[in-house]
Amino acid sequence: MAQAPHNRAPEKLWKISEDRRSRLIIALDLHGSPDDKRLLLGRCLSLLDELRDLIVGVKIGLPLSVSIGFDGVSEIIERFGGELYMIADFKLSDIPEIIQVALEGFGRMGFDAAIAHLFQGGIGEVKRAIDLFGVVAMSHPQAQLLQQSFHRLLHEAEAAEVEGVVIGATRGDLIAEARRVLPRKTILSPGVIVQGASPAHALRMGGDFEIVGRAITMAENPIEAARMIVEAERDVLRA
Ligand code: BMP
Repeated sequence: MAQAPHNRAPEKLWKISEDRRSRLIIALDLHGSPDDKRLLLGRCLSLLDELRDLIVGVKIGLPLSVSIGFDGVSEIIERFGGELYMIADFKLSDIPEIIQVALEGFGRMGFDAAIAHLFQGGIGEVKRAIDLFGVVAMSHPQAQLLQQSFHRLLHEAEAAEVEGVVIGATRGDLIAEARRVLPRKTILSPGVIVQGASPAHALRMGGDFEIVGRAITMAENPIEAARMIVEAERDVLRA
C-alpha cells in the first residue's frame, strides 16, 4: 500500500500531490513532424491547461523534444513549471561528468528532476543540480537483463542516494519488493492501461506515482481519462 507522504522527498512533488489529491504524472510524448512545431506546442499547452488540476507532474522525453525542440520544451516549463513537477526523461546512462552537465542544463531549463539509468555505475559521483530518479525495472516484457539485476539496481539506487526509482506498473511484484527494501524512496510507475497495468495497481503494490501517456494523450476525452485514473488512485489511498 502506498505510504503517507509525511516529509518525503522530493518535497515539491509530494506537496503538489497533497494539494491536488493526485498521484498522476503525465508522459507528454506527443510527437510529429518538425514543420508542425508551433501546432504541436499549442496542443501540449492546451492539454496541460485542461489537465492542470488533475496531474502533479509532466514527464518530457525524446519524442516531444525531437518534435518541438528544447526551446519548445522550455516554453512548456515556463508556463507550467511553477505549479507542476517537471521531469526530464532522457534515461541518461553516461559517464558521471556528462550526466552532471546534462543535469545542470536541465536545471537551467527549469526541470525539477531527471531520470537516469543506474546500471552503468557512477551515479553516486554526480553532483546533482536537480532531483534524480533511477531506473530499476522497466515495464516492457523484454527488459530481462535489467530484471536480472533488480536487487543490485535497488542497492545502487540506495547507495547513490537518488530521490526515487522508476519501476514499471506492470511489475507489481517488483514494486512491492522495492517498497520493502527502500521504504522511503519515491517510486514512479509507468505502463498503465496501454501497457497493461490497471490504474492504481502500482499504488496498491506500494508505488507512489503513476506515469501515464497514451491512455490520456490519445483519449477522445483526455480529462475524463485522467479523472478516471485519479479516482482509482484516490480509492486506493482512502482504503
Ligand atoms: P504510455 O502510458 O503511453 O505507455 O507511456 C509510458 C511512458 O513511460 C513513456 O514515456 C515511456 O518512455 C515511459 N516508460 C515506460 O513506459 N516504461 C518504463 O519502464 C520506463 C519508462 O520511462
